[in-house]
Amino acid sequence: MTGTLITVAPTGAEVDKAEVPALPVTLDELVDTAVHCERAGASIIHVHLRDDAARPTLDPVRLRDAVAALRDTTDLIVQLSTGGSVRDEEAARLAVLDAEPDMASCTMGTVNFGGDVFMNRWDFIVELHERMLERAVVPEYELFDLGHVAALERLLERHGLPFGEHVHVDFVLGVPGGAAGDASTVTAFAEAVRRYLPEGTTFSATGIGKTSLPVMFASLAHGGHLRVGMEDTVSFARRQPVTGNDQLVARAAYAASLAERPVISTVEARKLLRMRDAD
Ligand code: KMH
Ligand code: ZN
Repeated sequence: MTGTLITVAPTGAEVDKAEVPALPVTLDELVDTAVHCERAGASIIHVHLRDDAARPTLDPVRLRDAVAALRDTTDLIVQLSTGGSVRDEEAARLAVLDAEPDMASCTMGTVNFGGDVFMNRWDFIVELHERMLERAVVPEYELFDLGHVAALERLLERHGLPFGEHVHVDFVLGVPGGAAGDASTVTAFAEAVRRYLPEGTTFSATGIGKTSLPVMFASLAHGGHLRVGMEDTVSFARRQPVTGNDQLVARAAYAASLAERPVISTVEARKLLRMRDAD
């Protein structure tokens, strides 16, 4: 069994900077958190950007600047979010790929998202999948519900494998409206991956809020990888706010080492995911 790949999702689109001052929202804060998270054991950074008022943005110039700055300062695999916020238009979400990231997210279906709806139409998913293949961008398929595994099986059957021909998915559990964030749900997802997706498919898992720890331990038990970060969790423990993303990455790296699956390097992660610059 391989070591553990850790993705950090430092910012997201939903957490309010006014309520969580440690949330990185400026480019300097993003770079600073990226450097510390790489040192703590992360190999992928899942990026959402904010504007000058700390609101979510898909501004193309900011996206390009962020990709360049992260490449200048770290060896992390830069994964841009094409999910954005629930209010982002499809055209702007597709245009994220113009910033030429190493990876991008691709959510495999529409899901209720608290009181909102995170919309992912089938035709939009197909377009995203095909554009990523054309541009040699490696997708991370985001699965918020068990039906998203079947949707991914259908996508791959009808439209082929992604760039690099390796499939990597991420279970995003505990979203109000999606699948629950607990160990038995991770088991159900891991079994569905083995049953319906190509042999060798790798998965990571993240749990929103207090589901973070059960999901982390269950993913490790199933040979899965981990995603952590303030996009998903802003409490380190009961009544203990997260001090920074690196705190969450360090805990995940420690858990991985206890599971005898220590973190892999960014070089190993590029090979695992068959990235274009893996050799
Ligand atoms: N912010 C959520 C609506 C992704 O990054 O691809 C979508 C999300 C998924 O975070
Ligand atoms: Zn995201």
